[in-house]
Amino acid sequence: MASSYPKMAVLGALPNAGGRRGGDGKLPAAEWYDTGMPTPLTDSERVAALEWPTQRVDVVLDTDTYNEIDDQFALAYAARAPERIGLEAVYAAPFHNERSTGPADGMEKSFAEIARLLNILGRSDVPAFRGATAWMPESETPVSSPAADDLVARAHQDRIGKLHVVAIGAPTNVASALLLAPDIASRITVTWLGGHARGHWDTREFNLFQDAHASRILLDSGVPLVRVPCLGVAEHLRTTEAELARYLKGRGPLADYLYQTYADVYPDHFAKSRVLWDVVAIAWLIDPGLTTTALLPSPRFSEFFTWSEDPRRHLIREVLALDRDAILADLFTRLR
Ligand SMILES: [Ca+2]
Repeated sequence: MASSYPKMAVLGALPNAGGRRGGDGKLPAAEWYDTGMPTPLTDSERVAALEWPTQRVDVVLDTDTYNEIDDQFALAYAARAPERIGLEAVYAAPFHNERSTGPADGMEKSFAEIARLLNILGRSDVPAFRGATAWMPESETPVSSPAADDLVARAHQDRIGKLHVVAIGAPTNVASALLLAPDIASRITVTWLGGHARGHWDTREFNLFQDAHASRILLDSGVPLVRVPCLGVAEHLRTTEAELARYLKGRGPLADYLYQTYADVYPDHFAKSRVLWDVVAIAWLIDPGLTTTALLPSPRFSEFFTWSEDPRRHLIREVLALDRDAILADLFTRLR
């Protein structure tokens, strides 16, 4: 039969192709998770953890701060929302694009950028930790780092409510912490900006594809997860140099730093805009009216970086839409 259908060999490599076989050739269990990690929560506990938190939340921010210009806005936004966000620590995430020579260099540059921003923000009370210097080598091998160790230790501390982990880069540090101490999945909630919207033709997105093993951990482990898709959702949070010049420039050291970071991206901003992607992950925690969300089965992604949906999977919360004007009004007000 296979010889009659030569394409079956390719289809057979897709997760759950034919309903039975996983992408790694293993037969998946009937359960939704296939990472070998224990089920951390019941379905009802997970759904409860995914409600919008009405109380101020304890937050750690995992950020590839230097890879672009949006993480800086997100970090500043979190630090300037103290009535909603108790910022406990910031973790430097690895990245590799034209602004770094590899994941280790990207992490180190992010660590330096975090220090610059915390200094401008006057937040010497917030510790910063170096993260992973390499991607996860395979699906169940964590990458140790000061950031992953701090996350494990911090998640084990007694506190009222969950520790909220906001990840706005490749999730190597967070996934590694979950592998090092799987029990923390019942003590944290993760908000992750990664992948594209369901229905988009692929999900080959920077945060997701850089460390696909780590991204799969977030989607498969059952940790309470709020996912902010990039194309199709976060991409609507666009601004321009002209807008920032009018509403941020000259409004204090922080506003000036962020304006200049943005302005330096292009020699000429004529008819150009950019997306403040990562800001959406913070906006979700600040005010439930800034985004529209829904509970949906956690998706899988194939080796070709396409979404695959299975209604039997555990639920995650996903951002479906955002109020661009309301988010930028709140952001600009807090940054100046
Ligand atoms: Ca980022």
